Amino acid sequence: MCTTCGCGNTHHHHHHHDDDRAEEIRLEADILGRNDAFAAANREWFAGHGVKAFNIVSSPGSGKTSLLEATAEALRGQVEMAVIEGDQATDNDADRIKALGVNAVQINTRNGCHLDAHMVGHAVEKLDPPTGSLLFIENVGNLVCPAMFDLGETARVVVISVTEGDDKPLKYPYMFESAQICVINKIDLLPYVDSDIERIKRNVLSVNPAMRFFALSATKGPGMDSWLDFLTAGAQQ
Ligand SMILES: Nc1nc2c(ncn2[C@@H]2O[C@H](COP(=O)(O)OP(=O)(O)O)[C@@H](O)[C@H]2O)c(=O)[nH]1
Ligand SMILES: [Mg+2]
Repeated sequence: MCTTCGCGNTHHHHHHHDDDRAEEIRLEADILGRNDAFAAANREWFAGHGVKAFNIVSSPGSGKTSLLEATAEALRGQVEMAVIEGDQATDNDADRIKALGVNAVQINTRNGCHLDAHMVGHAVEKLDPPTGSLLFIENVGNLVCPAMFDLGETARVVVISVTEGDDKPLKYPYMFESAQICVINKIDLLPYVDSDIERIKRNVLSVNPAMRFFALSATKGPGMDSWLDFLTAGAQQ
């Protein structure tokens, strides 16, 4: 996608002053506008290649990589999958996925707090996921910035673990509004925390009444079956 983005060429750096709020807003609109164009190109590529792409978002440590590890193990030999990993630093998560024999690419955003559609486009070029496969994009752990950046995904999956506090959907509503699927993870820890699946769901539904839920434990197994059924529904072979 270098052909369309021109990222090999000189980048233009915009300068702005803190007191110039109008300029800031213009730049933000500019950045999001450009992101949306790359997102549209990604979406078209996914549709054209019959690839289902999931943008996995959550706060750090809720179990995104663990969910992908468990998914990779369960789907081995059934459905082809690939993973794009986003973190500020390290290749840890891509290494965890590759250790399971799954094709993965790591993106390091350095001081960036989210993946954008341009980065994802290049990672897709590298991975070249086959027709009929599932592509998981693990976003940078953070319930704020990734909400604003469409990656061209087929669906956005927000993971919340039962140890995070049931009020997080109310505190970070934009992320929960922007997702279609909510995985409630670490249900094996329910006996040890003051948390309640029904209360989490109620809070999520108050910001997004159309949300679809999967409650599971990525590391211990309960609830994984419905998640896997959802992923493989409609997948060829
Ligand atoms: N008890 C329990 N621990 C989990 C579960 N899922 C993930 N963890 C643990 O939570 C920590 C963070 O998990 P990780 O997958 O790295 O989270 P990420 O930052 O969202 O990718 C690790 O120590 C995992 O072993 C779960 O379902 N149950
Ligand atoms: Mg991770």
